[in-house]
Amino acid sequence: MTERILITGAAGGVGTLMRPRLAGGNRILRLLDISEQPAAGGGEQVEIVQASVTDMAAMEKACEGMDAVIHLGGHSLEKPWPEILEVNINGTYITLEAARRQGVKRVVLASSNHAVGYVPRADGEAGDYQFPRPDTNYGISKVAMEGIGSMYADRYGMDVICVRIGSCFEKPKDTRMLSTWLSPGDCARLFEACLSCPAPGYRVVWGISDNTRRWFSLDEARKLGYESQDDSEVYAADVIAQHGEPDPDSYAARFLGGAWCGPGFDTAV
Ligand code: 15L
Repeated sequence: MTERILITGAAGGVGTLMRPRLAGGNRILRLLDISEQPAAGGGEQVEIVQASVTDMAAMEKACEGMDAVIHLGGHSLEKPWPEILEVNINGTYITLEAARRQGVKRVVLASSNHAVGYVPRADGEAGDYQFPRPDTNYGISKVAMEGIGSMYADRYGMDVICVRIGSCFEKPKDTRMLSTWLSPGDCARLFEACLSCPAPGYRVVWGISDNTRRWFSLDEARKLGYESQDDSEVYAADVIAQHGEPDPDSYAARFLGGAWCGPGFDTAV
């Protein structure tokens, strides 16, 4: 049977990495973004939709006939409060409500380490379901995302999995990312586990590769069936040669959210 998956924010950083990795087989990907996207390549089973996650009518239409939604849409960096409120928080509400109205049973939400950014590294490995300590407006929007998802799971019986993504890029870009890296291949494996796990209900899992230097639990992600195949350690010598060992007094060394906890990310000033 053909499986139909809607991906919001499909033209963003993570979405672009996922398009070739999640496509294929008996699956049709409906790729939604406010930006233009490359047309379907030869044999690629994708549908392109240009729309905003804040447009309820467009989102209801986009959710029609879908088996699941992977919600990556929204700002991926810190922004002033009004933009975060509209695009990230309202956009997540609209995505879940549109999915509910269209009878979509499963939604995977791209949460972030910044939902718990102010957790001190000194506390040791960050557990699954770590209590929120957002570091920015963006981090608050991820806490809101987890809350909205929780209500839709409890009230409407939807399966909602919040993935607290570390740093999903082709390679770790700095020393902190040796701990927070989620390889694109592992991200796709984790999303596959989120899509296929029988009756997960509501979950909050870390989206991290099995890095030698990781700061986060993989227990709950593994319960979904995720098996990481990557470790940032293969890049460690190069990254450290380029950026040096982390200063123990830096935000990057002291908090899960790294530099996002510092003054450079204060939108009030
Ligand atoms: C995030 O949530 C951001 O979207 C991404 O741009 C990275 O900065 C990442 O966190 C991180 O903490 O490295």
